[in-house]
Amino acid sequence: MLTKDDTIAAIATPHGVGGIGIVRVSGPDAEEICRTLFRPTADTGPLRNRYLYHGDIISPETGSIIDEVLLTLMRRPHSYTGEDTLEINCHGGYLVLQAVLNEVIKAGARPAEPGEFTRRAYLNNRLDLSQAEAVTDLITAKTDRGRALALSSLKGKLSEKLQSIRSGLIEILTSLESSIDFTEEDVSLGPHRNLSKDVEDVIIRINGILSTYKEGKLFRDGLNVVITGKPNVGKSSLLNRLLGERRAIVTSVPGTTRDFIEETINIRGIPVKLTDTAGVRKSTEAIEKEGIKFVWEKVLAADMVIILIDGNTRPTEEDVEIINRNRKKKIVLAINKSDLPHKITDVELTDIIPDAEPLWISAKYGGGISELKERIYSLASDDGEHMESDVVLTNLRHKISLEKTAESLAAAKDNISRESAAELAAFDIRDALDHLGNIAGETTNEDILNRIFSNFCVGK
Ligand SMILES: Nc1nc2c(ncn2[C@@H]2O[C@H](COP(=O)(O)OP(=O)(O)OP(=O)(O)O)[C@@H](O)[C@H]2O)c(=O)[nH]1
Ligand SMILES: [Mg+2]
Repeated sequence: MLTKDDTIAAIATPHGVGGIGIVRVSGPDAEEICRTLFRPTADTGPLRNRYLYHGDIISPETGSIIDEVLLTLMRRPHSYTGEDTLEINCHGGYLVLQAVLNEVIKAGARPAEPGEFTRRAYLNNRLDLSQAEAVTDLITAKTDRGRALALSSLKGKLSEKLQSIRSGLIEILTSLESSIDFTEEDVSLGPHRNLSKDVEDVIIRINGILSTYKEGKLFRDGLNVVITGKPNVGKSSLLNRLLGERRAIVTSVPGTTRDFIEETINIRGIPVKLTDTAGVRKSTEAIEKEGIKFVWEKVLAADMVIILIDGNTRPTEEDVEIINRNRKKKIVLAINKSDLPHKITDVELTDIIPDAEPLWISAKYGGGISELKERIYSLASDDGEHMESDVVLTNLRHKISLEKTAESLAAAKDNISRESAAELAAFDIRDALDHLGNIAGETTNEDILNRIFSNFCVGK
């Protein structure tokens, strides 16, 4: 385990060229490092807390100027990490930043591990663990809605809810424990009945939060949608249309697309990864056969499949095969080339695939495309259930901990109803509190912490 007695440093901005780049330093030596390396333009005496200073970073060995910077010292505990922190705004070139970082390290800091600043913030109770996790979610958010959800977790919305559940459980535990002391005097019956109801209420609240997970996962991780169909139905045209640019080659030659092509679009805040695939047909040609093999792999891994059918030709065996291979999937049945004469009817389609409502579109001219997006959205969100809740569970780790909390509470409820088992019930509630505490990091073990923070970038 890394100690908190040392001082860490890292470049906090992305590699590459930028207007400014930031070197961040945190730990007990931050101020000393600042005194060693920083020469302010105007000598204003001792550095003031949270003031922005202009000056130079100087190499103490050679006396030469490394960069002209703006610098802020934030004394503990009022900093991100809760420790003395130095932020040096340098010119945003990689070599400049590296040179400044080198001096900082020579002056006594060591390079930070990934996520170490946030880990310190967590260890110093500046953030709980779920908030720390929200920091990465915020940084890696793929859509605006994902960003808003991460920010709400970072601001402690989820933590608040969990904290109130926790207080409720502690109250229940206290009553339960006092009732254990009183059992002999036979006053336990009344309180037990209420407690069972209290536990039930907490389970309901937890289930309410759990039910938002699907939505949260959707906005955070997105949706994986594969476009499939026989050759020449307009799959690549559809990809281009949804993307709003010419990404895939479109020709009138069947078998144009060989490899798969993946691009992400945003549908009402959901990051949707679209995969255009090779047209499915019986082929003896090696490259095409490989491409078609990919189709089935992609379809297998998809959350949703768009089956595209050419409305200007009669359905073929290939259409039927594609439909058969997707019976277990969430599908959108889209009939393309609606701008041309229709050679297939909805009734015929319903015969082949009874549980999907055909949607006529024109990839080439844009007809029906907004309806298609709506269809994808509502299918993904199961018709918008919970889609606007204030607290949304986005993290699998949190979901599992909450499920375990609910399981322990169900066991507690059971034991409460069997009056003699109050002690067991108390035990279950302590278990539930442990699982709940995992989310905020109150009861989380070192391995899990290591795993969580290793996913962060260096400098965060
Ligand atoms: N009229 C009309 N033509 C379309 C439409 N969509 C695609 N096409 C035409 O159909 C032909 C095939 O389009 P692609 O997008 O290449 O079809 P694909 O399904 O990707 O074909 P493969 O890659 O060969 O499997 C092209 O000539 C397109 O211009 C449409 O909505 N209306
Ligand atoms: Mg194609």
